[in-house]
Amino acid sequence: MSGRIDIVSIFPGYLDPLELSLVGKARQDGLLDVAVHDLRDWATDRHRTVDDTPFGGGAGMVMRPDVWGAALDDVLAADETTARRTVLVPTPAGERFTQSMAEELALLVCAGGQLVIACGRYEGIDARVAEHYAEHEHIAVREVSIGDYVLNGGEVAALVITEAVARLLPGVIGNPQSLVEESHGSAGLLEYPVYTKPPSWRGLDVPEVLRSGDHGRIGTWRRSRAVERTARRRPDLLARHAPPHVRLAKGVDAEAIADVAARTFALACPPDLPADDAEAFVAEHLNAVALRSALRSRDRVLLVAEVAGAVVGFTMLALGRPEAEDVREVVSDRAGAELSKCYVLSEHHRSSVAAELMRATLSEAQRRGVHSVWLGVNQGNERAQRFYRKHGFVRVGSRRFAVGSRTESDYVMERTLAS
Ligand code: 6GU
Repeated sequence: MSGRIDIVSIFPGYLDPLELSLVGKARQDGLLDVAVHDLRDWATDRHRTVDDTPFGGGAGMVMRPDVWGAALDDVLAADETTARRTVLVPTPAGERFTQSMAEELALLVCAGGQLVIACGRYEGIDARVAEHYAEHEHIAVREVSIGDYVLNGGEVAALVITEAVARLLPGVIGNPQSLVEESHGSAGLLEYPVYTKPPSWRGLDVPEVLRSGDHGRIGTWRRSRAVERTARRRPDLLARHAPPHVRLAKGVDAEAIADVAARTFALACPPDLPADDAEAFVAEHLNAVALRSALRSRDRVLLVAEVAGAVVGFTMLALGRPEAEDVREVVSDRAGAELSKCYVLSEHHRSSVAAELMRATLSEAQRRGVHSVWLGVNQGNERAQRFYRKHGFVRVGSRRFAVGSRTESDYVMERTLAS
C-alpha cells in the first residue's frame, strides 16, 4: 500500500519542484501520493488572513491556531482509513532532522500511514497547534529543524524532508545498494570519494588502487578514506563509534600500515626537510614489502589502531639492544627495545587513539620481558616529545639519524617499564 504526504503552506507554488526528478517520477509511478494545500483556503475573512500579533509583544507575526486547526482537521481527515499519522512542523527550534528520522518516516509512509508537513512562516505557528494534535492517540507531532541556520519558512525544509523520505521508498531508487553505502548510512560514516573516467584529468589521476581490480584492496581503501573524511569533517559522528581498537598487526595489514606511514612521516620530520627526502625515505623503508617483512620478523612487533574498521595508526617495536654506538652510549644497560615507529593520522591526534596505542605497545613490550624502551624523536618535533613525556619517557641524550641527503639530530628518550 502506498502512503501519502500532505504539505500545507501559504506558498504552495514553492513546492512545485516536487513534480520534478525522482519525487515527480515516484508520484507518476504511483509509488507515492503527494498533495500540496494552500493554508489560506481555510482562512475565514475577506483578506484570507492567517497571522496576528504575538501575545506578550515582540517582533513579527504568529500564525493563528484557528486557521491551522481547520486546515489540519481537514487534511488529517481526508483519508480516515489511515491509522498512523505524523504531523511534522519544520522550525529552526525543532529537533534535528536526520537520516534515521527519514527512515522512520519512510516506514510510516510505506505502511500506508500519512505524513503531514505543516509549513509555518513569520515567527512560527501558535504553540497550541502542536500541543493539540499531540494529544490525539493516533497522531505524532514532531517539530524538526534541517540544520543550524534560519530560513524564512518551512517550505524548503518540506522539500528536503519529502525528498529524503521518498528516495527510501521501495522502487523509487533504481539500485537499492546505493542507499547502503551512502553518507549517513548504516556505517555512520561519510561516504568515500568517488571517481569516473577519464582516468587522468587536468594532471589529476584516479587513485591507482581503484583501477587495480583488487576488491579487497579497494574495500580497505574506501573504508579508510571514509574514516579520514569523517574524522576531518565530522568528528562528532566518529565520537559515537566504539573507541579505537588496538591489536597486534597481521600480514594483511601491511598496505594499510604503509598508507598510514606515507600520510604521517612528513609530519614527524623537521619542517625544512625537503618533501622529496621524506617521500623517498617512506618509499624505501616503509613500503608494503618492507612492512610485510617486518611483520614476519621475530624481533619486530607491530601494533595497529583501528577506528571504525580502518587502520589509523601503528607502532613498531624493534626488540634487542640498540645497534648504533651513539645510542648505546646514552641509554641504560637494560634498554631492550626501540619504539621505532609511532604514527597516528593527524585527523585522530586529538582523540584517544595515540594514547591507547602507546599503552598497548608498552604493555606488549613488557609482556615480552622488555625492561626499558627507548626511541629517537626529531628535536624540532615538540608535539611528539610532549606526547612521549606524558607517557613516561625522559630525554637521555641525542643521536644522528639519516633522512635522504641530510643527517638529523634526534633526541633519545627512554622509559623504564615496571617489572
Ligand atoms: Cl525546518 N524552518 C525554518 N524556518 N528555518 C530552518 C529550519 C526549518 N531548519 C533550519 N532552519
